[in-house]
Amino acid sequence: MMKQTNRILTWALSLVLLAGCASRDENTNTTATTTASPPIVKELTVVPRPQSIEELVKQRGEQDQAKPNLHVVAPANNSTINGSTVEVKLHLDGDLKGYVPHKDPATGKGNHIHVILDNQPYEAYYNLDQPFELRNVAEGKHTLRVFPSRPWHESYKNDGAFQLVTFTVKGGGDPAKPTTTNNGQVMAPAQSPMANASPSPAREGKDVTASTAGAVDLTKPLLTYSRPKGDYAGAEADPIMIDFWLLNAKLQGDGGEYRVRYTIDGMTPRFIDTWDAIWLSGWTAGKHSVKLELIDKSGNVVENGGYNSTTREINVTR
Ligand SMILES: [Cu+2]
Repeated sequence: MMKQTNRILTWALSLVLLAGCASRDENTNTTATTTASPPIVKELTVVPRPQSIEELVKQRGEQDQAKPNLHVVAPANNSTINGSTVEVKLHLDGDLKGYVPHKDPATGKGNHIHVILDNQPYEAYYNLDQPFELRNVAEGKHTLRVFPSRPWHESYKNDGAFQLVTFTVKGGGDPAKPTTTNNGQVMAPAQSPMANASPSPAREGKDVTASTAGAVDLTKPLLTYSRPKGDYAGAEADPIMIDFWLLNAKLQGDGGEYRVRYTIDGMTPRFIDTWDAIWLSGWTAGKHSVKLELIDKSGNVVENGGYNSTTREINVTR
């Protein structure tokens, strides 16, 4: 009995110690690995990009080497929008090599743009001929981040692919009623949440969760969390890709001074030192948290409006 209590105390103490230095010294974390690993997940392994995706890359011809340039037509940077519906209009050019956002009706997949309001999970936007509607947007200041992605959600990482604009909403949505129609001055006709389910004339869009912008400085390093998000099932759940966008930050392995730290289910953090998607194998069924952080050479999170440390919950089913 005494022995048991001692063990628990030691374990609790090592947790406290781990928590104390988790954000500063990766070496300490490495040392503590053996003591603080409740068996929630087994160790995840970094694996190569899956063969199924390598096949897709081949089928896509030159598209994988495209250098898309994305432009935000609306909302204009620093503009004010009256009403809670924000129409996002994008223009794509650059060296596209056949890259066109489009959802294949048969598979429900295709090239698409990741659209991120504030620091919420991204929304997929496929048909750039029609605006994407962010609905029920809360009053206040917001950021919008956009970048092109492949059908398997891996982002294009060339200069010009990523854009960020800031805008302000007046007479915005009611945070207590996340799926209601607009109030205040409405710029576009209100759409029901089911609009997405009906065929073509319906615009793509999303009733968004209430949020406002972080105090982002565009001259500072900025990490944008992209994947993983949402639900993963069957073959898509193993491996699962981690992907992100970096602005003003070169990673150590790319000749810079920054690192990206990822933490799954609060366990021992690990690092990404070159800017590429990584694939992790070994996920158990159930909910998992994924935290991505941009770390400076002293081991601290780079502050930038709170966006450089982002946690998402994903759900894995088998
Ligand atoms: Cu995607």
